[in-house]
Amino acid sequence: MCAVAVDAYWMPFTANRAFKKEPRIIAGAEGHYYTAADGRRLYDLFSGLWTTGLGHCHPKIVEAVQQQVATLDYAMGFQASNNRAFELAERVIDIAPEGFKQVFFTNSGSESVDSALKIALGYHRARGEGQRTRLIGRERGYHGVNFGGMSVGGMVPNRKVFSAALLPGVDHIRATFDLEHNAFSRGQPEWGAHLANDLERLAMLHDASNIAAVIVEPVAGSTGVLPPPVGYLERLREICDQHGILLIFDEVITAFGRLGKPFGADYFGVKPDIITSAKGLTNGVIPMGAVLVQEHVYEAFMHGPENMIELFHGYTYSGHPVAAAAGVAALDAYKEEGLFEQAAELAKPFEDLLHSFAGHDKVIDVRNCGMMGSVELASRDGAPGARGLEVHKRCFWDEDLVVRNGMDILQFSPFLNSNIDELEDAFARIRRVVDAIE
Ligand code: PXG
Ligand code: PLP
Repeated sequence: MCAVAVDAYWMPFTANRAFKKEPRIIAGAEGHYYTAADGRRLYDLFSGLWTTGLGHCHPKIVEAVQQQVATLDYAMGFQASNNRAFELAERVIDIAPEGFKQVFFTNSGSESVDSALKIALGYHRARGEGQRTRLIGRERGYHGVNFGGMSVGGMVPNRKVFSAALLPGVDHIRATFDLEHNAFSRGQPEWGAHLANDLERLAMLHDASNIAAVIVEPVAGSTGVLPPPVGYLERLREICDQHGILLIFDEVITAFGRLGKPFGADYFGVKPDIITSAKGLTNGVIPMGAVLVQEHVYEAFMHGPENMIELFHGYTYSGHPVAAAAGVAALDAYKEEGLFEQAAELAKPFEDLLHSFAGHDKVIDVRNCGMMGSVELASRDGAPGARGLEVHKRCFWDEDLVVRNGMDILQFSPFLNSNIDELEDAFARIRRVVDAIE
């Protein structure tokens, strides 16, 4: 079943011991399918890990990477650079919301988040407001696993062990999750805009002049897909404007078409000051992230002697030429294939498939926005997560499907160019599994 030794690799976010008794190994991929190590073709309902909206091994990206790696494999990125990085930055700005003029490159979503938080602190200091140091996140938020992102994040298991080392001066507003008011909402729930006023309360408590930034995912993804209530993001923007607080949208999942628009900011019509992204930037092919900033953020740094470094921050691999080549090819493909438009058209049929689970006796909520969706299962008594894990495993072994489970929440991130027949078939098979499990 699995030809390689599995002991040496300490897997991320994985129950290592259980996994290694029954390894689920992917050996290849093409289009909408993986090939498992035992040769079976598996339909991927998660586009990699929210990464691969175009499908796997897209020929254009494969070719661009092959060419680039044979032409310029790496170039120093500090006080020197490569053309691909500049080209990709221009291309990202071309599709960014109006006002965004610069891009800082990283290697992941976690790095994008920590970079954005540092940029926010530097921005206020550069403008003579160095006392603005407090950062605000949201309960149930996921902003990656580095110290900054973990601190503003709100996923309890990700914080628990590291509690003593979380950044000081961080507060959280409440999550928008509320089964009583919002269960089975289609798209954005009507109830909950007032929860944004938590930010106003914190601005009163600390005095707004001490607050640097608030960071939220436009649609909380990792925690199980929580679309923002109608009016909620608008209210956050209003409070930030009133108090000089920077608004950061963490769009690691929502950027590059997941909601049928280039960015979540476009979809919701609310413009943050800073956007973090990763995943879809290169279609997941080569690791890369990007922080987009509005012009006023960049300009705040561009003072003092011209030969001085303005931001003491960067990664060895910022603007990596091979990653940037993958990014340019991905953006080409998005445009040429009308991928964002395809996603926008698929959103409604996808919503209908998800909500066909409403009323099922094992289902307590269904949530969706664009091409993000979740089906929340009732947990078994005393065994939270067990039912969802069983669905994940049965799908993998018996139904040839890759379905993501997080604590009994089945999560879906279908390809942005999904074939509707394949999607319908996949959901019929999931239905069979959910019906059958204990
Ligand atoms: N911010 C957001 C909003 C994310 O969704 C990150 C930051 C961190 O990105 P990196 O590239 O450092 O992992 C993410 C990543 C899941 C799942 O199952 C989601 C993510 C990662 C792994 C699993 O929902 N999101
Ligand atoms: N640790 C050491 C010892 C280093 O020399 C470097 C980079 O030069 C880093 C960490 C940071 O690595 P990266 O730039 O890939 O994030």
